[in-house]
Amino acid sequence: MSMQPTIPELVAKLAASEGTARLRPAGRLITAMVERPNAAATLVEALNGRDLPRPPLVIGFTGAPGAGKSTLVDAVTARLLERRPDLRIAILAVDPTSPFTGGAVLGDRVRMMRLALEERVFIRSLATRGQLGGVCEALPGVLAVATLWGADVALVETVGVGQSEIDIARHADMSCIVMAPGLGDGVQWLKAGLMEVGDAFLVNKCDRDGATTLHSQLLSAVESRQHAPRRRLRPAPVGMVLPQVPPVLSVSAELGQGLDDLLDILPLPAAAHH
Ligand SMILES: Nc1nc2c(ncn2[C@@H]2O[C@H](COP(=O)(O)OP(=O)(O)OP(=O)(O)O)[C@@H](O)[C@H]2O)c(=O)[nH]1
Ligand SMILES: [Mg+2]
Repeated sequence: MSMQPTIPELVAKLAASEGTARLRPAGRLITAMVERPNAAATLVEALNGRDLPRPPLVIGFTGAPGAGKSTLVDAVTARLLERRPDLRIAILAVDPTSPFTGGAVLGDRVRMMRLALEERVFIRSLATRGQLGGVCEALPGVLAVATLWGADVALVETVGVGQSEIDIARHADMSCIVMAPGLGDGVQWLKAGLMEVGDAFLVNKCDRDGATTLHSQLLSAVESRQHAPRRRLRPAPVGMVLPQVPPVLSVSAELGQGLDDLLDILPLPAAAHH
């Protein structure tokens, strides 16, 4: 016998809550989106006739295990909160629970605890138990919940090693491919399909040896890329410029270097949605 609140009940709870009290119903709705069958359709029905906020700008951070995606999302969020006090940010981390990442989930949690105390930030990891296809299917519903919570920007972290993860990248308005020196096989790895979904390429850990070389390798790979138009599941955000050659930026999430340049290329909403 399940005593779980229904999706319409959770929607009502979220609508009636304020501040940090909104995190719990939003979190439970996301769990429902990932775990319950037909949850997205039920949500759409529950929202019928309601005035909905505009959906957030969705920025994907996809890259090799250990490239520093979580550290970067954390750093970008902190910088964004400073620069744009009006914005609310949802952080959605897709945990593949794979042999690649071992204890990284806990690491992420510890690191993000600081942000979790912030009323303008909603953090969720979406466990996949190896079923990335499922999370991929659930993502539109999850993003709808982020919209309801009031997110202006959603930062989605995924490990980019397989087709499903590349598919997740396609749900983003903008996909940042994160690389770092010292992970082996740098640019070769991009040929796995990530090249075509990248709107920007980030060399993280620019404080480390090999970053300059990786940057130039990436730059020539990007410049010689047959520029295939992105397949979009969502309309491009207003004012988003998609340059013929996507930018390559060197950053250090750890030292906070290059973050302002990165923020400058994000097509952030001119004003908060709420
Ligand atoms: N030197 C240096 N280390 C960094 C930087 N960014 C992240 N790291 C370190 O790289 C390691 C991996 O960072 P994470 O942020 O967990 O990487 P990730 O890509 O999220 O890893 P997974 O989620 O496991 O794929 C950690 O030890 C970080 O402290 C950076 O800019 N410079
Ligand atoms: Mg991570």
